[in-house]
Amino acid sequence: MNYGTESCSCAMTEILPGTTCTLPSCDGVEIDLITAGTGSHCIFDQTIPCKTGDIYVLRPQTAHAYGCDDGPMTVRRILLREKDLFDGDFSAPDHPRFCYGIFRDLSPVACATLNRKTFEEIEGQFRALSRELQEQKGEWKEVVKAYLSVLLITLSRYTDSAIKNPASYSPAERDLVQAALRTVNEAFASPSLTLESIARSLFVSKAHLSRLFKRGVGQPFSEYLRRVRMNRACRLLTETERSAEEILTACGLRDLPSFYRTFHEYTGTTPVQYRNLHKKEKIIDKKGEKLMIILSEISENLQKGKAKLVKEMVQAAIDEGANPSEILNEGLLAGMSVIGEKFKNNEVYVPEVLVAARAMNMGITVLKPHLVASGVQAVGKVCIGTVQGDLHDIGKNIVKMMLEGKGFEVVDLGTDVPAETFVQTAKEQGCQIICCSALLTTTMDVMADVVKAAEAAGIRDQVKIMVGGAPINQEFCAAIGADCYTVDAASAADAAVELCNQLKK
Ligand code: B12
Repeated sequence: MNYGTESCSCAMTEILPGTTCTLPSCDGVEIDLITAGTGSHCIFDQTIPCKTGDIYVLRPQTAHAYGCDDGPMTVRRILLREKDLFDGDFSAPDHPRFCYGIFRDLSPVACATLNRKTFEEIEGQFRALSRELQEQKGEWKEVVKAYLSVLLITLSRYTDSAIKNPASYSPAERDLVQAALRTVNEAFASPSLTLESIARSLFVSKAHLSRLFKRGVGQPFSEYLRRVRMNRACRLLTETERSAEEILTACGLRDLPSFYRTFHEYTGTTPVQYRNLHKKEKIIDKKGEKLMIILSEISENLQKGKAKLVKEMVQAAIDEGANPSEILNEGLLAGMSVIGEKFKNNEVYVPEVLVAARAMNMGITVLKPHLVASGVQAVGKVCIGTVQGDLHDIGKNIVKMMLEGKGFEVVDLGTDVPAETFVQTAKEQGCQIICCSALLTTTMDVMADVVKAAEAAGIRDQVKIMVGGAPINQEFCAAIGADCYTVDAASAADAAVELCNQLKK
């Protein structure tokens, strides 16, 4: 058996063949994304087939479990606890939980079946959300709420509640089970908690509640209570140094022998063995921690313009197994954006920015071979440059790298490039795409000149024009008649592939 935890967290849960993974219900929102395998998802008393690409959003306290057919099934999930994220009365109509808009007809669960493209889109948002949750930097709650809203709004476009709407309960019955579940999750630490005490507080008979509970949750009340207590014990064992006596009290158990017996039945190990087994995870956490320190040092040293150190630290992050785009975004670009902000506020001046930019470029030199996937077939030819009057080239260089990573042959025209040079190069060298970068509002208009020059040269229908840089947006792109704008380098490279394919048709 493979059990989840109850915290506000994001975890990958891998379910092995023939087993059932019972995920504890959460007092907030739970979002489950199946990233590999097939199996079934039991929500209340309904069993629904599920497969890679299915995403579920579950209302608080929705009892559910996964089982798999053959081969492992991987469920990645995010648990957002009500009290961690949302303040105020959660029954109020303007409470975030009620703003999700993806639950229909009071259904406790919304499900979407995603195709590859939508899967990638949702997975990206899912990752961003879990990263924020794990890192909890600065205004993390606000950022998490923002990401959550974006994820749920996007998801609502794909949600198909018709497939998965467990409706065999009357609303009153469902409320009763939910209330019982809530009581268990709130009061499991009390040894006197029983089905009878809950039934009494809900003004129903014990037998009625027992039947409803078993039908809804898929297991008897006593088993569910034991599971909640044992999940808590597992968490305390791995996340704290508390003794067995302290843990049994926190889990509502009466004495040590019953704690040891129940724990062994539940996990197949003793509490000590369980704690030791999870030491490995602690090492992984430490590794993650080390990486975080390296990334923040990259950012700090970049701000100080310590190019040599930045170079070394980027190499150290690579050796530590960091993802190259993580190093770029969380280390180098994070540092550059602090410098940018200070520059704007006159806290630092051109020389400081220049040395930071040099450190950034040194870091990128180390990163480049790792960002650029090897052995990719050339998909087309691009010429790229920063427009006339503009000397900013960091963003342009990153876009260039990403394009090379997608297999493009890239002609780099450098900075301060006149409109005619872009067009002439495209014509002479047979480029399918012209990429223009601009960082100054005063130089944006050169991009319009590039479009006009391409028309004048008679190549407008053979070449796609992409524009980007901090002051550029979609509106501007459309207004000057360019073909594509993207906000960052990674999406620029994806869009370039798409544009090339359009030209080939
Ligand atoms: C570094 C920097 C410099 C360095 C440049 C070094 C270099 N080699 O590039 C130096 C010190 C030389 C410099 C000089 C100046 N700078 Co300056 N600079 C910056 C700074 C701090 C960072 C820019 C940067 O590199 N960002 C990081 C990169 C990765 O981001 P990016 O370029 O936006 O690129 C990303 C996307 O936009 C996209 N993208 C980029 N290009 C393209 C192209 C395509 C086709 C696509 C699809 C996508 C795409 O992908 C990239 C990666 O994801 C910004 C402030 C800021 N926060 O942006 C000011 C900033 C751009 N600079 C500014 C100014 C005013 C100047 C100067 C005029 C200052 C002066 N008084 O002399 C001079 C101008 C020199 C000139 N003629 O160009 C202003 C511009 C204001 C405006 N709205 O016009 C800014 C915004 C600072 C500010 N707030 O005042 N600067």
